[in-house]
Amino acid sequence: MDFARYVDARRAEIEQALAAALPAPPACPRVVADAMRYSLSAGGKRLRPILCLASADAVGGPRALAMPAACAIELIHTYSLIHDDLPAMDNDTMRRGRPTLHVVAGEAIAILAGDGLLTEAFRLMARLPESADPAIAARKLRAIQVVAEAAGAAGMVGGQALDIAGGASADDPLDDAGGQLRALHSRKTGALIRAAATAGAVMAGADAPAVGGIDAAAAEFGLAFQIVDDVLDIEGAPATLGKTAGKDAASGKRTYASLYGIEGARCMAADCLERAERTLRSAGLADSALMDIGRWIVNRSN
Ligand code: GRG
Repeated sequence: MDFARYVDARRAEIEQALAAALPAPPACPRVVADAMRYSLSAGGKRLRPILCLASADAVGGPRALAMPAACAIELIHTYSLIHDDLPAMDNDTMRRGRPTLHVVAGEAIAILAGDGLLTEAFRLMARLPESADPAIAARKLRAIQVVAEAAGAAGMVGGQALDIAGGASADDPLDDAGGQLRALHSRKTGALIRAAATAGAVMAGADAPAVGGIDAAAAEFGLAFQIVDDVLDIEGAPATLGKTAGKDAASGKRTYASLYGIEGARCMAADCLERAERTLRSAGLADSALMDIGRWIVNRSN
């Protein structure tokens, strides 16, 4: 199957699973159910859940076992976007081509919808896949830990806090600007991308070398993703991006593009891809959709 068809097929499965993932009235008050769905159904590339499923495919495990983790990660990603767009954080009014949730529902409901999505993600992973097999229960527990570490204070939350505090951590005193930027983004953006791939491999029952290879390659994908995001913030059109462009320059933020120039940043992203390919090849996993996802990350326009 060619990659475009692979992505379309996985995305359709993910949309169907996401539609069933969240509680609805009367179990959950309509005000928060509608708010969560507003942001979740606004589109988005579904890159992380597709990566999670591709990881399961790459190690030859049943993709269906990875679907709850794939959806959970998209719920967490959506919560992070809602909270990032709040006035107290990035204060943005457009996301995924729609007005941000706090613009249409108010700040309090946007905060609660984010809280709901984060919590529902872990409920989903604890609940599904349903199985009496202790081996599946052990995989679920491990995947929950992988995702929690990536989303939590040592991962995405920590990265966001560092970003808000100005970029560098006093406990992690890297004196070069490139090292600081990498440390920040490996938490803020990279951790969840990495966890998507790793959780997919874990749920599919991969052995330790395969999980390690996928984890290392996905760390490169995460770095490439952020580098390209910085370039698109300069070069991308808001209509294609579905969000405000040019925010990094306007806020004077240090980015890969400001530090290395657009060409330098693009070369760095290509280097990430090469390292990921070498890692996957030595783990015997390069002939999978994973490398195509890496190329998609680097060549994307939104
Ligand atoms: C609020 C705890 C907390 C964390 C926020 C992810 C994040 C941390 C902030 C988002 C800021 C941002 C735009 C970062 C750049 C990388 C990024 C996450 C872009 C959006 O991801 P895509 O392109 O979005 O995968 P779609 O909409 O396609 O899912």
